[in-house]
Amino acid sequence: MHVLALFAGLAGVASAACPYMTGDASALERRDSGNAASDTEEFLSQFYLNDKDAFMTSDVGGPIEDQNSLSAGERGPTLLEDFIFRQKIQRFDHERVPERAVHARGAGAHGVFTSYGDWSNITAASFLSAENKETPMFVRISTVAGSRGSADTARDVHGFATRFYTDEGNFDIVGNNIPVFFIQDAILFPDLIHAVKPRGDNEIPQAATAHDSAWDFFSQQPSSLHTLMWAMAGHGIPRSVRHVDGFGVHTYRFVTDNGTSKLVKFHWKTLQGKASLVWEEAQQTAGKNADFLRQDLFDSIEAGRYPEWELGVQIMDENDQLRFGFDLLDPTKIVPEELVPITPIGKMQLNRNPLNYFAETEQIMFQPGHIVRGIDFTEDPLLQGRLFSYLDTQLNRHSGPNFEQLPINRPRVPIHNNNRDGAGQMFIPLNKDAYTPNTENAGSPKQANQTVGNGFFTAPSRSTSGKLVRGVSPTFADAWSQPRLFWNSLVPAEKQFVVDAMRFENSNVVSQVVRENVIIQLNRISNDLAKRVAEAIGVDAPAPDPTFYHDNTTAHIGAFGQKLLKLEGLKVGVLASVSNGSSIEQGATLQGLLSSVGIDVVVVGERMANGVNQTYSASDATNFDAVVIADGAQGLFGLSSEGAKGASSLYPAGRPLEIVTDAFRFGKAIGAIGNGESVLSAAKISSEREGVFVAKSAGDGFGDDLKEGLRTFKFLDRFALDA
Ligand code: HDE
Repeated sequence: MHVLALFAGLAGVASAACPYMTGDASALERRDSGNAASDTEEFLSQFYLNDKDAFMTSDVGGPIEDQNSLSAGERGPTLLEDFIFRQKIQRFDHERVPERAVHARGAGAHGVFTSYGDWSNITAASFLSAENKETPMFVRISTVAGSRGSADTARDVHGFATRFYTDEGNFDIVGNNIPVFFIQDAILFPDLIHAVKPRGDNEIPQAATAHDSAWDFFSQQPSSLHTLMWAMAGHGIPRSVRHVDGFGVHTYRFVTDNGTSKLVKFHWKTLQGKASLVWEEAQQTAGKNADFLRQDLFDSIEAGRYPEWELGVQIMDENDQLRFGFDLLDPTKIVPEELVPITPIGKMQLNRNPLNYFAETEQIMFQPGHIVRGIDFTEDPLLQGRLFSYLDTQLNRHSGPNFEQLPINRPRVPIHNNNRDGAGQMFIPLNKDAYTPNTENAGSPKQANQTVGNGFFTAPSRSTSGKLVRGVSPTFADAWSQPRLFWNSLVPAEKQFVVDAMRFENSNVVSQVVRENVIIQLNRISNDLAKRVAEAIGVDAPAPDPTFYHDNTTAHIGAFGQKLLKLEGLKVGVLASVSNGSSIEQGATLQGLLSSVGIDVVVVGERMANGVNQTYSASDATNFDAVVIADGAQGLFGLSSEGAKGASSLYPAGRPLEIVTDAFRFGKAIGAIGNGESVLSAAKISSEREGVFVAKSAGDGFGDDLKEGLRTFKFLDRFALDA
């Protein structure tokens, strides 16, 4: 059945305008509509430890010296009584906590959320109750499979975990940069992760799915195909975390004060625009700079280039659950934007780096169960399982139940309850009667609910009944129509990237049975896709298996082919020569032309010198989003020298030319100034090609060309398509 054929008829179900914007006055009255919570730094600063102009102390405060241990004579044994030695070494021995079981590698930042309006007629959530209301945030963006020290540019789904410190408690949307997930039932999560993580015997490969167990699982578990398609496309290897969208994945509920509920899907749309690497570029980057993504985020924020995302919701009625031909409780499905447009409700800006990685980014503990009044769960079985897992895993990571008291986890509102004691209790509870109901403490802490005390409440419309079953709902059965929708919606170059990725991954799969199973599944998505992958991995080309084939497409799916919205933090490498001063000056001129839009120019020379930012020894095409050959540097490329010395042993032979040829084949904008153009023919690059800009001097026109080239970001005609 072509369930997606329904889509065309349903387009326009919800209006793109904002029908939910006005709120009721009583809801407004009871809330503070000011920017009450934009005090994140002030709140955290009470925990800052500053060692400036201070003597060293032990952990209990007495001044000490700790450079030598106490021994019995200069050549004698260390004494057990040396409390300074014991404490220093013990603290070192216990510095690590277990890394996250998944999403171990990540980068975080503080920010602020600003509501676009008063949304109280769709949700009672206080942080959405007034226009311009601000709420402090912390965000952590991660890869999934790799361990804490793995390379940032491994191909993977990326975690997009967001925490709102609202004035009614913490709310987390613990999402990903891909809108769907591999499995439908949380009970399969250990199987998925065991299959994707390194082998049990030799712990190989690190941070990669290019191995037998991963593809064995994917091909036996077709629910994984949709997410897999997204991960194999550009979404698995973003240019930076600033250039990814985020998704809540599950359907949630918005609930108003009077208990009316709607189903919602959360979307974080990047306001930088989407940009991705290509695979070989990502691999090369992994070797050259394993910190590529975290560095980009950190540097951007340090430079005051604050990345922003718009939060939007697709809003659906409670009785829409099965309306679109799939089940809204199924986390392997998107709701195409043609069916239900996204209503933008606010904006997030990341504007402050953590001051201490461990205390903030490592210790933040997100949970889908961090929920506030006005938002509610759905019966999505993946979400239901996550509600247990995230709470449970924190005990393993922090050896006790008081992790919510850590500064980065603390809500910005007071805590009152009867939970007590446990390792690391940080409060001194004054209420000696930790039970409810009580008369001893005049009934406090009192119970809050829908009508009293602004309490959290479950959407009144929710109900459930039925026989107990261990099985998947038949409404979750179609695993192939949406992967096909994804495939149909890609531009040809990105289809090629998906094919190439599958060829790469499955070339690393040893088992012929697994490779054949992969092709069976791909063939249910598309015969074209299956045949192209099969040809490379030694499997016979299959005949079409058309049960789920259709020609529908949807917008906003790909990671390529849309112009960037901002150019901030992109890097242009200017290939110059120290022995030709004018070539270095062209770098400074370009910086002048490009800095107004936040582009950084990196002048590359044979050695560090005045005006040179980096050497050829430490540069390659992966360092830059565009490359310019300066006039006067052409001698370095083995061409006739005009003031520049020829090749030098200060860097690997051929490196300057390699930067140009790699930049070209990675799809980047290339510029050549004056005689620098001669390098293009040495690199076999026609100046007629798209994204290749030639100019007599580094003037305004050239600067504009480069900006336009960077906006395009990847010139897709550079990538050969299968015939
Ligand atoms: Fe997670 N996931 N997950 N996950 N997940 C964790 O929680 C889990 C799933 C996601 O930056 C763990 O605190 C189960 C979907 C992010 O700190 C763990 C299931 C989505 C992060 C866990 C899922 C995610 C995690 C590991 C199947 C997108 C990193 C450490 C039901 C909507 C958060 C931790 C951060 C982390 C379990 C599926 C996103 C083990 C059981 C679907 C972004 O609890």
